[in-house]
Amino acid sequence: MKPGLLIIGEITPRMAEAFAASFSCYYLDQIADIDQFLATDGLSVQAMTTSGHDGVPDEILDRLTAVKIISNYGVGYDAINVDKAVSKDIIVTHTPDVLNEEVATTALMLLMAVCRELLVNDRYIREGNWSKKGNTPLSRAVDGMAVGLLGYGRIGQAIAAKLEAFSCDVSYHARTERENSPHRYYPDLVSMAQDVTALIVITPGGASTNHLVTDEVMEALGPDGILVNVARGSVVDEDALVAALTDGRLGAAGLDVFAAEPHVPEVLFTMDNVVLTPHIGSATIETRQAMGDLTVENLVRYFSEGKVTTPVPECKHLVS
Ligand code: NAP
Ligand code: 8YV
Repeated sequence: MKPGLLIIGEITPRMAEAFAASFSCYYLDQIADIDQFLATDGLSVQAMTTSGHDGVPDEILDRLTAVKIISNYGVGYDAINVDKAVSKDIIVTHTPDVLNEEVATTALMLLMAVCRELLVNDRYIREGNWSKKGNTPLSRAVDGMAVGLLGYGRIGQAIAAKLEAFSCDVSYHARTERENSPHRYYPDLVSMAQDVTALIVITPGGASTNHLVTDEVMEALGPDGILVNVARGSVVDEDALVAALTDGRLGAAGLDVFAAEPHVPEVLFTMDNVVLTPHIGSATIETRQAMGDLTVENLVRYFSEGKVTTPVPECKHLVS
């Protein structure tokens, strides 16, 4: 008999096909009566899959007592209560590395779109202004810019490598200095923000990084400064960000993630110095295929070999 798998959130047709071959699949968004499911079919569910957007509601984690593994379709797993999972000996896996280049490209895309005022210029033509009003004002160069990275892990270092191609002066802040890094380490985030033009945020979400980007950090970036966030909305104090942009104390922003997705503060819609994307950091066909394959692999390997490929660090002691 195939093990039961509860699927939370959106997956690709390729993932659905692969899951159907190995599991009895239940789609959370197709279950009419959750309570009844949790008390009946749910009791045989041994695996779950979810994403960085959806996570696992605590009630489901508590009531699905046969679950042995949660395979997260994404690298960031702040939406899963990992401490609770570990306390129940549930293994959590994620999809590191296969999305590094895509998310790094998204960060650069946002930085460039902000600096070169891509959306303003595009709209200028579409609204017929070029022929009527002439050229738009000059914009800002990314080449040679001083850029600070908040977070210098797998994706942070991929961003740094791409910024090298633009001869940017790259520095970083994290809790730990990386040995042999070619980039300058700042133990203090505000000091780095004072010295750079753009700050790119690429830490995990969760309690330890909540509101690391404070009003003080944005003041330090200043009226010519640019904030790009491709990490999690929780890492930036969003109210302070809106206030700093409104007052002109922060120059511009490129934002892929928000505090209460899919809600985005509407005042941002009116700002030409802000570029917004709906959490699409890894959202290409190619990268989502690689992430989906790894999400499936972790589950299939667990039930066929008792092993997983990419456990989250908190669960390494649970896997052989
Ligand atoms: P990673 O390899 O674990 O790197 C995380 C980095 O953040 C490390 O440099 C870490 O250094 C630093 N960090 C952690 N806590 C910190 C703190 N309190 N203060 C300062 N720095 C801290 O993770 P990754 O694979 O690069 O992924 C990073 C995150 O990107 C994910 O967790 C996810 O939230 C986000 N993400 C977003 C998208 C998107 O679609 N927008 C896509 C993929 C990932 P130290 O431990 O030394 O502090
Ligand atoms: C995805 C992400 O949006 O990997 C992450 O942490 O935030 C993104 O890649 C998501 O997890 C895909 O469902």
